[in-house]
Amino acid sequence: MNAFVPGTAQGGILLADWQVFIVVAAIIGAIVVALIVLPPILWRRRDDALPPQFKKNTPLEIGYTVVPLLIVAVLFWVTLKNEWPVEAQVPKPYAVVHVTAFRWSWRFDYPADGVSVSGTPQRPPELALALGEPTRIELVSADVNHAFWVPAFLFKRDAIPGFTNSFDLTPVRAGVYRGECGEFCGIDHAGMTFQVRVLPPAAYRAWIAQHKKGGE
Ligand SMILES: [Cu+2]
Repeated sequence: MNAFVPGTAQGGILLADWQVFIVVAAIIGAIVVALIVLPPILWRRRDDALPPQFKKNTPLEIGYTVVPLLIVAVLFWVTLKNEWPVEAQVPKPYAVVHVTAFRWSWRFDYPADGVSVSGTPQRPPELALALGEPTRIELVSADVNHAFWVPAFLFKRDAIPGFTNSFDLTPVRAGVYRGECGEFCGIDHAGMTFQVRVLPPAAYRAWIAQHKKGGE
């Protein structure tokens, strides 16, 4: 089985974040299961005598308060440290795409190039991105809440009417990726698919030129 490689630089950071959480959760899970399973086996009493009775154990109580707090603080820090670069935006993106979600498809506008691609559930639209270059996405909705979701990028962001969500995507692998609406928005929600085509910059320019002529 090949290891999963996210399609964008931002997705790679999110994967690293997720891996830290999985490892920490696995260790904590193993400790909890061991504490549940082992005592009845190792220290099972075979008489009716009560075990030693005590009212408090200060070091233990401090320990089980401080240790979880430390774990949460460290995970919080790891998350912040990873999500800052994901949210970071370059001063000069290679391209800017206005993405509009509507019932029930997507429109991708490239204002600098005069290109506009719009889809329907029957004819999902295509979003082209240049390989290795940061593209700024300006995401809005024309009607209700939707969400721009590309599973291979490990990235989902809400499309909210009246509010622009802005983020950068920097693809690291050429290819075609599936995108869909990640927020239930009505009867044809499942038809709100699109595809993302990541092309080397020269092929990307050719795609732009081809779509400028009105072909979609
Ligand atoms: Cu939707």
